[in-house]
Amino acid sequence: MTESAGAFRCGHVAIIGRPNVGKSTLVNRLVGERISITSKKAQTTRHRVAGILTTPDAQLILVDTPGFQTRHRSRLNERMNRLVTESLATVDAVVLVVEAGRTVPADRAVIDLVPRRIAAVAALNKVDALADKNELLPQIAALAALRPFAAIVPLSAAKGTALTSLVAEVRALLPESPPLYDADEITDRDERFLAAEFVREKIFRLLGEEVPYQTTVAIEEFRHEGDLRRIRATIYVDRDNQRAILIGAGGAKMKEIGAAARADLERLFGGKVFLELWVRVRKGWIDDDGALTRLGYS
Ligand SMILES: Nc1nc2c(ncn2[C@@H]2O[C@H](COP(=O)(O)OP(=O)(O)OP(=O)(O)O)[C@@H](O)[C@H]2O)c(=O)[nH]1
Ligand SMILES: [Mg+2]
Repeated sequence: MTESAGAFRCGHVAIIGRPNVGKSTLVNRLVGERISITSKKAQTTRHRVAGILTTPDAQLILVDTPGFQTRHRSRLNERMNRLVTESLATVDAVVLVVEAGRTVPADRAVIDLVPRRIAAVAALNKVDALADKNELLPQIAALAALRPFAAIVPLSAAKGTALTSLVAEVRALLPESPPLYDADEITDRDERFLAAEFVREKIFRLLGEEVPYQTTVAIEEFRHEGDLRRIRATIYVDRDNQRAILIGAGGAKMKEIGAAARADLERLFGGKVFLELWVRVRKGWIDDDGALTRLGYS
């Protein structure tokens, strides 16, 4: 039988790139829901999380990954980098995300990670923020010289520009296959994981440069009581002073984090959420392999 353009295609697609280029924003935009956390800070994503996009003729399982770091400072960073390389071993295609107008050495390090046998599309993200669109052509030429990309697509994940072109280019790289997930599924992760991540997102968004990087979130209890989800989470920090910053004067910061996370979770789960947050100090967790594994890092 000859291959027909209308055949259903399905496969795993790794979304990779250096930190902060907009990988998670892109996944969310494609899926149409916020399932992967995002922030202005680099290294927001620490886990592999898939967003699922189902169209009439394809299912793209978009595997969001941590930003690849050319220099790691902790055992956690090492694990994050390992996740990126491991993700590449099991996907059908890759979307390499770089910033439009700017290819830096850290981008080239990511390109070098992708085995030549895996087809890759380059997404030049944040075109909306590029003042001079003339910079795109030389960047496209330079990228094409680094490896044979199946396509190079300038786009904006934040504004939703050119995403249909990206989907069409990626779809063409996937094998003919029936869908692996139901059409209404949007992620491979459970509510427990998402709850921990959204608390962590608020910490990344609402606190300064130091504390978020020394913080992790563990769900202690997740109970359904009718339509209500009762969630108890512990936020771990490295030091006492970070605990104080996180709680804030009179508990104000903690309240703000809790309210923002709860609002997102209620929207995502479509039901009421009762969220109880505790803060504990666990010194050195970020460099302790046993603690990292217990805290849910693969
Ligand atoms: N102007 C503009 N900003 C964007 C766009 N896409 C993402 N951003 C911003 O870039 C920042 C980083 O976005 P993320 O999606 O968290 O980036 P990431 O690559 O997943 O980052 P890590 O997980 O830390 O590696 C956020 O402040 C986003 O709002 C875009 O198309 N245009
Ligand atoms: Mg991310």
